[in-house]
Amino acid sequence: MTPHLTRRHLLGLGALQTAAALGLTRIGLTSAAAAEQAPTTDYAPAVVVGSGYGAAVAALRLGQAGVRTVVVEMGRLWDTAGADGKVFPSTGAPDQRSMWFRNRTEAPLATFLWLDVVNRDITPYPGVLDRVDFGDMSVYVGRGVGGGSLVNGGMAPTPRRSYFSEVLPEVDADEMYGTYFPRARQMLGVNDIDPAWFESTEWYRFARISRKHARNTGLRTTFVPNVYDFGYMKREAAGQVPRSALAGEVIYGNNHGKRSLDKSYLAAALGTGNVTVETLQRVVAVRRDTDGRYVLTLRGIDLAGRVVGIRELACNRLFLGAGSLGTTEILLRARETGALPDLSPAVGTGWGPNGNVMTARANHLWDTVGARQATMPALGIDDWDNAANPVFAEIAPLPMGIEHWVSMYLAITKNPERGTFTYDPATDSARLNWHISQNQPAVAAAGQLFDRINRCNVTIYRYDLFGDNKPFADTFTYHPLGGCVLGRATDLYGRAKGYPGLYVVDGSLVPGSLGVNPFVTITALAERTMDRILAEDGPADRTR
Ligand code: FAE
Repeated sequence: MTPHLTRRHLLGLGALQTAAALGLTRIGLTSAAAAEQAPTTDYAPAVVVGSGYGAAVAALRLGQAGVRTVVVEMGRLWDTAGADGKVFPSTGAPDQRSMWFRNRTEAPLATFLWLDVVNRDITPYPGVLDRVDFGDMSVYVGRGVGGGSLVNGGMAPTPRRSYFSEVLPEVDADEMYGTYFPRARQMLGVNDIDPAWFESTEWYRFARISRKHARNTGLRTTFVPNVYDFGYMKREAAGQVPRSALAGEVIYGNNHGKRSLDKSYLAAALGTGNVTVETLQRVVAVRRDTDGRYVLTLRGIDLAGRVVGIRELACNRLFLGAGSLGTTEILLRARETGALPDLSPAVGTGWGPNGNVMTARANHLWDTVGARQATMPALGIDDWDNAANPVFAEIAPLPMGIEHWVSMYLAITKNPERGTFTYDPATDSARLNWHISQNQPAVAAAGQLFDRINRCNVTIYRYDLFGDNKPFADTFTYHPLGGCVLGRATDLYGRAKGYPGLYVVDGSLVPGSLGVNPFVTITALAERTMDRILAEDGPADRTR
């Protein structure tokens, strides 16, 4: 499904490009240069924190409703080419643009053949991928205008209706599946791979081999839709356009082909003329003033990470879209420091890694996976209906430019364990309480599935990829979910309990597990929230 590019989209895209070309940190439609020079505002009717999925939906719907809205994002705008002529570096040759203020990259795959050949030394810089470490659990997140959409694999499945209703029983599933999921898919530009091309192209040989082994085991596979433009990918394969998914680009950004949020929701939001995006601005505190307005403290940095300003920004309506980690930290800090003391005790609870576990198998010499692999996964092993051991395992590429006989997977399991966050006053940050043993249910579930596959195909696990000779990567996630769960920390539409005008719109609403990759659901829930709030909660600019 191709997103419909309206005139407003195009206006917004133009504003993004101008801002990028001029190196601006404030992006709006009123001539980008003028927006940058306008006096720094200290008030906006609505402020949106972050620019990932939930935030982008909020910004667009507020802008369309005529509400002047400021979006504040701690990362930079990714829209201008570096010295190499590219916006993003490739996974194989990462540079400073790859990671958020690191001296060395920290790719999910630690080693290959136990060799430290994957990671590279880099200069600290506000790069696009961050890994937030909490002892036994590390969380990968995107940084920049577009949040996770800049770095993710684009997989855009809709959850099984039965499991969605199990996870969020109080949300009207008819409405979600009839209105909001279709709307989210359309707006995000979700599309399907051409099955005939999938069967014939060398770029998905790795997936076909994994499918063969799944079928030998009696397992079902399913195509997974994506927001990467599969039509563009076909043209890449034909040599007609510059390569991105076929050139190893994904976790450090895609230079082409991917419909990230800056090309969909955020462009449309800017195009309304009511939305301004401010970059390299981190929200470090929020309080409420005597007029009932929310006042944010923002810390601005430059590209070297130096603090260049601290200021306050007030608003009537505050929409938190800083992701599961970001939003939970902002609210937890506010509650624990006494700034917003009446926030629900449920803030900081109900967090989970969506049962994520990665694993890899070694194939027989005759089962080659191909030196050429598209970076966008397109197929999954779907054993979610196996009540005894539900697993949905996406068949992940490992594009190293050589034949390596490795089949890799990201398994999503139904791990019931949940983590909680506590506020640490010494570091002024949220700490996740999660013990490695809490991922055992996920490892056991993935193990049951892949033991079966290995037995049927007489293959073994790979032990050289994830460190410590481990066949399962159980210490990181790509899918942080929860922390401010819908119906617990908020009402059923993301309104923070105890604080009118304060809303949560991102992945922190989802209680730790979804059974599939989460961004379509986060987008659809945000659409549902914005419909309700704009209809029920009155005008945002009631005090000014
Ligand atoms: P998110 O997209 O994380 O955006 C939050 C934004 O807020 C970020 O831009 C932050 O920089 C910003 N922020 C945070 N704190 C602050 C602050 N204090 N002040 C200002 N700004 C702040 O939130 N999901 C899928 O569905 N399919 C996939 O194929 C997939 N692959 C993934 C691959 C990778 C490598 C990663 C990291 C994630 C992947 N995900 C995938 C997960 C997906 O990207 C994630 O669920 C969504 O991005 C979460 O959306 P949110 O709106 O919650």
